[in-house]
Amino acid sequence: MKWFDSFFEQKTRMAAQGISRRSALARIGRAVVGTALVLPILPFDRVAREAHGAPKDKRNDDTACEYWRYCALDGWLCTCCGGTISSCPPGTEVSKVTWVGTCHNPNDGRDYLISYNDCCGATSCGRCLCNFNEGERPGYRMGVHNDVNWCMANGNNNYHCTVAAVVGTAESPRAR
Ligand code: ABN
Repeated sequence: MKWFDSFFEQKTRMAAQGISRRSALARIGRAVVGTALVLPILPFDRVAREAHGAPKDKRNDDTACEYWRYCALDGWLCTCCGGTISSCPPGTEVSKVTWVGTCHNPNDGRDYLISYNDCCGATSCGRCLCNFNEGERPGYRMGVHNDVNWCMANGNNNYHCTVAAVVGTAESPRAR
């Protein structure tokens, strides 16, 4: 390894004679500043971040149980079953009776009265089963009880899925 040591010793001495300490520092400084300026403008992959890190806000995704309108919904989501947030899938009909809940909309900070209608006339959809029970009450208060087949008053009682339509805002009672 002697040749290795003497090779690098010779190279270091040559460099020391050719480059002053000041110019060596200047070169290092230029390299550091150049890196700091160039790195932020290099392209980087935002898709990977979306896929791995930043989660989608499920409170605004009507196919997720955490969607804000589903705070008192117990059933299969019609948005996963060929329907929309407020209309039944083709081939089914909306229940004649319903239950209601009050859900907080995180987008405007207001509370809304939500009507949960079952869609009737086809067998269980089987996709996106959700069960949130905010403000839900036992069966003796039927209008706010969600664990019931609300297709009971329709011609065909088969339950398929549930929609969540906004009825109006739920303003707090005025002080007297
Ligand atoms: N309202 C949804 C539902 C239907 C059948 C049974 C339980 C709950």
